[in-house]
Amino acid sequence: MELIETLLSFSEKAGEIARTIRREPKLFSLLVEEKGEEEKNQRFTQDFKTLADVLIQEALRHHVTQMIPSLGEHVHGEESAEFTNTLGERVIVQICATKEETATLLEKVLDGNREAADLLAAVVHTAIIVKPDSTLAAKIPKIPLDNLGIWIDPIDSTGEYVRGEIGKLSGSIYSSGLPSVTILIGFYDRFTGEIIGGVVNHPFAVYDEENQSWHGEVYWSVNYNDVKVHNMQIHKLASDATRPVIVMSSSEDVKVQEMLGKKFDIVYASGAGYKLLVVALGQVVAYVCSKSSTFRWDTAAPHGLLQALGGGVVVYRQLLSSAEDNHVSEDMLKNIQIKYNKPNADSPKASLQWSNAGGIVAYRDNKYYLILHHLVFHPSSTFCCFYFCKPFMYSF
Ligand code: 2IP
Ligand code: CA
Repeated sequence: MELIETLLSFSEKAGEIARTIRREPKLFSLLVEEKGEEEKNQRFTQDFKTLADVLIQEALRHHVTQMIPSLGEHVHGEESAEFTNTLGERVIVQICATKEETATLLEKVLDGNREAADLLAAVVHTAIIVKPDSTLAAKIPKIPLDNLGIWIDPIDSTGEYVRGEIGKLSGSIYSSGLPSVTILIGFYDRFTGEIIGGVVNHPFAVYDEENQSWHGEVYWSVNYNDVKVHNMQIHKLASDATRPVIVMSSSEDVKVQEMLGKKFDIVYASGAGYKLLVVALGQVVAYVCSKSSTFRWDTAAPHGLLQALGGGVVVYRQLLSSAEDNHVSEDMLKNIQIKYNKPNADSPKASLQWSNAGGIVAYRDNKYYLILHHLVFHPSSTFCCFYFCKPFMYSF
């Protein structure tokens, strides 16, 4: 309960930092790339994007350490707190005891821009408390906090965040724009690597035309000792009637698109976190990514949501190598879920040690994992199998 409240509250603060940077002209101007800028300015834009990420990540560490001291050192993310600005100065970004001290530190990163530093420090130091609904809170199982690790992606889909467009809808899915930005905080068992739960903040979920402002949504889950609690509405999957819809990156391998396109309609969207979220929301039945282009910090939080809804996230390559359909058991699916505690053993580069090597398949209902498995493993169009000892016939 304390953990969920801490992460929910923090995710709202992170959402507010993300919205403030877009809303405040002084900050926004640092973020937006203008054509024809000098190289120094372009590098400064890069600095500022990274600063927003680092600041959110370190603010989470600060927040978690205050609430649950033992957990602070187990907060991991893409960014390192050490930040080098355009002038080559090294600064360790951290949240200080007072707003003024934080502003002074940020000023160094921002090449002396005190106004921007003050604005950022003010939002970082604003207290935001979000509590889970009391009925759901009462159901949250007790989790041993000493065993936990946290993965954070402070701003997923940074490209769309910087572009800052309102977004284009393709059916009910945004193919691009600010709605593909998410803040992802997942927690896992440090000893088994199994995902336990997550908070996905969708800071630009709904645009209010009248006030020209964005409203966010936040989703959370816990799955521990077979107790599953989450705050998501369980809508029927969008595709039970006709051809099921899956989501992919527009840069997905063309052969994989063609193969899966035989049985599924495909929509394209930016943002790994957003694509995983729309699977959890039931807007599509699966997200397939055959490349190693996502990382543990992208998948941890939405994996938590999917698992609490009865689904999961497994390695794409597993579809090619795992057992025949009639040997895919519930236990096997449980065992092949992506784990979060160990880097890839055979990673060619340090930067790829936490990549989801071999791609991912995310699904909310096991039956769609099985359909995908069959499609990739066997080329036929109708299939019958015994799944978890219950016969199913899928033909579309
Ligand atoms: C990215 C971001 C990209 C995604 C990529 C992630 O994270 O979510 O959108 O690529 O896999 O690692 P795509 O949109 O093609 O799925 P970040 O924005 O944090 O770098
Ligand atoms: Ca990311």
